[in-house]
Amino acid sequence: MPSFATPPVLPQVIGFDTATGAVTPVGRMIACRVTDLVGLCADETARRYMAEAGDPVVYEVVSSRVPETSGELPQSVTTIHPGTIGGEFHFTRGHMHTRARGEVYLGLTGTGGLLTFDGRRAVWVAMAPGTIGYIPPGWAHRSVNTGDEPYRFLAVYPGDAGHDHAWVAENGMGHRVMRGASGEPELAPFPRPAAGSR
Ligand code: S6P
Ligand code: ZN
Repeated sequence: MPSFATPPVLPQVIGFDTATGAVTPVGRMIACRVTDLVGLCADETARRYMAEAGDPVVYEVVSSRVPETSGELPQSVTTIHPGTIGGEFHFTRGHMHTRARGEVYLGLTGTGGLLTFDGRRAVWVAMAPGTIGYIPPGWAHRSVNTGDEPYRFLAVYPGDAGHDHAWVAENGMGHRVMRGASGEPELAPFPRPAAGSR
């Protein structure tokens, strides 16, 4: 038998409702509002205005109860609501894994993508229902909803991956995903001048 750092969990079924994104039994639940995206948006003025005018939820994350410990493979389901902040499609804060660990995403509903950045190169991975997105070790990742309906995906990651959100706050993601004139996503280099400054 292999040795474990912590007692392993038992084999189990984890219920998933494809209509609502609910996970049963549920573990950690996170709701990220416009307020929580301070310092991360292209247009800080627009972000502040939206935070003061209702502060809507941008995305939610629900996790199973599989622990974030070495050897385990925790899962979470993220739902990014449709919308823009100052012309920038709704996105997750983004993070770098603190250890050299990859991650697998499976698109469930809606359309969006993964903005990945290794500090030099930015790569866009388009996602749709049924798409498997792979994030190699050493690539920060941010998810973006580029459609008009909720974009939902399953993430499976090593339990000892670790999540460093400060890395993205400091280094950015290389590009931003803006809504073009026709509503299509356009990748804009980062940093992008704030709206009204050009
Ligand atoms: C975890 C995985 C996702 C994100 C979630 C929210 O490794 O990549 O579950 O945590 O999409 O993103 P963020 O950047 O706010 O953690
Ligand atoms: Zn991750």
